[in-house]
Amino acid sequence: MTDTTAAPASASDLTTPALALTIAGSEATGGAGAQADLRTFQELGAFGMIALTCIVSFDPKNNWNHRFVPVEASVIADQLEAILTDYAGALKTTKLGMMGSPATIETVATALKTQEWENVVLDPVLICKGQEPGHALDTDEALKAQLLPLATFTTPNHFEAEQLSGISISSLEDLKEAARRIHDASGVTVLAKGGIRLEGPDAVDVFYDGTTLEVLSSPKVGEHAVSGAGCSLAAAVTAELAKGATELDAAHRAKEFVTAGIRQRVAGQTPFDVLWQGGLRA
Ligand code: PXL
Repeated sequence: MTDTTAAPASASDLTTPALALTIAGSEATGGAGAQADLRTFQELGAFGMIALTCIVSFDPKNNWNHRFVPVEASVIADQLEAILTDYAGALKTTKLGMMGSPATIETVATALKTQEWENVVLDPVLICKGQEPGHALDTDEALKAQLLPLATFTTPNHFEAEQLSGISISSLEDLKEAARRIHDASGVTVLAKGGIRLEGPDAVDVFYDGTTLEVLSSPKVGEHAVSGAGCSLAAAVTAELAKGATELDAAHRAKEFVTAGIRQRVAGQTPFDVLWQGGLRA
């Protein structure tokens, strides 16, 4: 029989790890999405929780395209109710990953507004293969209208930074301008990722919080995008913020984490490799 009489440990008895929630989709092969987020949280010493928004299964019979199934809105709301009630007063940091539909965005925004947050890190996953473009356009609008105003930090990739800023980006100067525009329109701290999309030997990202504009640079590791890099970068920022780092320090540590993870990437049968979150262990 299970002993149900043992009193739960009170918070004062324990050294509690930093708490971090990801509201994200499952990507079954484990390269991206909630799996990458949870591994990143664990690797960086944060206790992670997941509220699942959708399930993505790549289709090996069809070019590894995305098969996408949303989680029902009421089930997303239930997960968030359980998590936010369990850790009421203690959970102050969350990451928002793939939402996939305006209905999901609505549900997530409503739940987020039920409490105060110190850090809401929005990875604006806009268009994923396997979604109809029209559908994705609605999602873009809902994301800008409903989630960006709740965010404190955002990590757009090249394409997402173009969508959010309204400018096309082909140089570091453009990336800086995009980061400024996104910040000025939303008040959110921006880490805009050039990744492998900008020419040159280095992968450059631009951090801008309204005061400090800093270029984070590391040598490119190959010329191919690695799956899970965006999710892991935002998750690493989230874990570091949950542990109390400043936004700029969190950005620097996240960049190191991702660069090391790309060096130690994992290859399977998909046409892209995936980042390994254990890269800094070596
Ligand atoms: O990398 C973006 C991303 C995020 N979340 C989920 C995904 C993907 C890309 O495949 O499947 C669930």
